[in-house]
Amino acid sequence: MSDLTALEQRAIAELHACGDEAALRQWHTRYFGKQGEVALALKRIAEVPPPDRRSYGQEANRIKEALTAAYEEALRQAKERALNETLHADAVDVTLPGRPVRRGRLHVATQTLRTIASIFTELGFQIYRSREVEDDATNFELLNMPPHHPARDMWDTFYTEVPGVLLRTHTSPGQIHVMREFCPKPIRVILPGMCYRYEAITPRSEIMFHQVEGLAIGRHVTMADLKGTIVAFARRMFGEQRRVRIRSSYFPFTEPSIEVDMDCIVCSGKGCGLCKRMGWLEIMGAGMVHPVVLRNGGYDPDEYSGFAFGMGPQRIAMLQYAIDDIRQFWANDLRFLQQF
Ligand code: FA5
Repeated sequence: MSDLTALEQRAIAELHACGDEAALRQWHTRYFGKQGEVALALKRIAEVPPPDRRSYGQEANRIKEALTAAYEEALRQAKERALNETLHADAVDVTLPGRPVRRGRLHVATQTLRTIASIFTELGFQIYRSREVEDDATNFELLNMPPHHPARDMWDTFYTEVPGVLLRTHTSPGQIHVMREFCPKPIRVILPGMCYRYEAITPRSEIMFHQVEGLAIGRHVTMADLKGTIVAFARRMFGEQRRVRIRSSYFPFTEPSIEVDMDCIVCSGKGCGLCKRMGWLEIMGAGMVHPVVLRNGGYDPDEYSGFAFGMGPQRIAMLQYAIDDIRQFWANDLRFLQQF
């Protein structure tokens, strides 16, 4: 038997003895590496005496190709075997029931905001999103509160490091943005969003809370429109029997200004703990848009008029669900949140 035939038979026998991919790769290095036996057999062609060189060379190349083909086939089979073993060992039982996904729910503040928004959209109001980071001019000055205006004290806020840039204390600066965007068209929008105040946290006051602002501008908008809108809202939100009371008040950006109460939802006006024996609960501040503010928004107050209101949905949710502490809203306590 020639050396080449012996080499081929040994290589095939060792190839068949390889149990896995790693063993096959070692085999490949042994025969086909730089110093591998097949490589050396090919190098030897040059040393064979000329009469035998041609037949030796042909045989060496045939063996090289046969071993390469045998190696590739063995490698393919080893990979297939490994895959089948893994599939078998890590089998997934697709008939097992899945792990239940716990359903979340909307936060009570979001639920209340959405109810308010759906009532006002039914009444023909659009929703306008306005920024939470404001400048001093829009939060105060353009709303008729120049520097040193005493009303600024009760609307103190958090300031950024950029001079004049602050977190808005109310949604009212959105009035300026919406007026400047739509002037001279008529406007009917609500502006929901988060507000921030630098004030003591109490059971009724947080340093961050939602407000929903309302704004209507047109040629003949009157206090009667404001009253009709508020009564329609209160009845849809709290029940058809609700009575609404208007008290005069003061806001620098409305004239005249009012505060709106409705009869207590617990005692219907007789007087109880919730309404502090008054029979009435405050739901919002409102009024006719001040001529200065109309002008700052681009509207001529001799031609246009408008009403605006602002309410706190957290306080409204507190009334609806008899929540006694506003701090619960952001306390992230599931025992509280899961009740809604
Ligand atoms: C204002 O913020 C006016 N911008 C409202 C307004 C708009 C009047 C348009 C006229 C025309 P006031 O500070 O009262 O007003 O706040 C309005 C509502 O926000 C309150 O009735 C209350 O529901 C809510 N609110 C105010 N401060 C807090 C607070 N610290 N925590 C929770 N809710 C608050």
